[in-house]
Amino acid sequence: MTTWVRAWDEATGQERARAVFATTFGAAPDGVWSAPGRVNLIGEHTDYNGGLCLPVALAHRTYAALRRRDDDTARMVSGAEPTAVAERELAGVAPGTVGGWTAYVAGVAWALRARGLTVPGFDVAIDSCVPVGSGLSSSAALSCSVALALDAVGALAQDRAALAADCVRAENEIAGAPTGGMDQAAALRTVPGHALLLDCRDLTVRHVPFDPAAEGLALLVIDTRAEHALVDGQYAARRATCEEAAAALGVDTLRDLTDTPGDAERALATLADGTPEGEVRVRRVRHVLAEIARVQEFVALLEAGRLRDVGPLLDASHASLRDDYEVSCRELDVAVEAARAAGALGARMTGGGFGGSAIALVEADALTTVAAAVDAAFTAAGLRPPAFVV
Ligand code: GAF
Repeated sequence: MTTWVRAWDEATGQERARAVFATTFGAAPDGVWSAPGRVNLIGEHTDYNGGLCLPVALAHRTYAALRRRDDDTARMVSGAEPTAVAERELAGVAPGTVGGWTAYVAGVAWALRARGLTVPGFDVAIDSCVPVGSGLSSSAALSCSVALALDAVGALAQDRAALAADCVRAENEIAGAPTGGMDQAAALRTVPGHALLLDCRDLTVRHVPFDPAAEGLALLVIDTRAEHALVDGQYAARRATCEEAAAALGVDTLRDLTDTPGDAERALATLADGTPEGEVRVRRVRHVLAEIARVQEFVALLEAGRLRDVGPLLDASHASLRDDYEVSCRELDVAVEAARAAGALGARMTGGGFGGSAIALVEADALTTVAAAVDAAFTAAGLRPPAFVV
């Protein structure tokens, strides 16, 4: 039996967060704000290289019921553990002082204040249907829902690009996860029916029509349930390798190597210095440069109304992440291969990797068949069953 993780509708999400708030704080919140999780269609590990990525928002959202206070205290509770109320003085929040999920809440207040904005103390109750630890950006959904709430109750009138940047700072500096900006942009800057083409060099966006149902297709998300964490060393190590390579090549970011034809080839030849470390650097950089080009091809296909033709790009992205960037894992490979064998037009891991989720583009009427085939492949491989999201 396959397990499907359904999204709450807006009214349910709001009601749940309000209920946790009322039970915990004995009053009504000033309001409820929400932000979605995401899946990235293509453009993986490109954001911190100034590259391109193409996330879409999930229907799954995190809801923050929040009420401003007249002092400097933040009280935070989550529907996942409603009896544990965390309390902080906001003035004491600094890198290294807050742990766990509350770092993504207090961190946003800290980042807003670091820009000179006046942020009041607050009580907040969080509830969410974004799967946690599944590479579907539950952390950004959390921080972004809080950013929207604080923006409203503090009458800060910040635009969404600025709020996204604050959430990135909160995640990098307070939660200690050295992530790029894709997830926060996806949570705050997507519009319905469209993927978000994010240019991470200047943080400009373009909304690209994406409507699989209109083409008789569906995007199946396979949560492998393999443990995934961005605060562990592997993600940081990939980022550091890219930054070292860019410095060695004399460019600000690897993206700069895609501006002039021939630069990419010359850069790879320079990095290939005959050492094992040089060989690793070549593979990492090769992934980033090829992945940026794949985003451009993917967008061109979408804009030409050719969603059915993107399968090979999904497959190539997965191979590159698995072989050159080395961020896949057995569960992700099993998911991708089983989906393809069951008829998916293309499939790849999505998000940071080392566990988390994969996506498969499938015929809408084959959705349950493909999910059942992936489920069976996990059982045959001795893996615990995955969960599915549409
Ligand atoms: C994670 C990070 F949070 C993103 O910034 C991005 O780097 C992604 O991994 C890989 O593309 O989701």
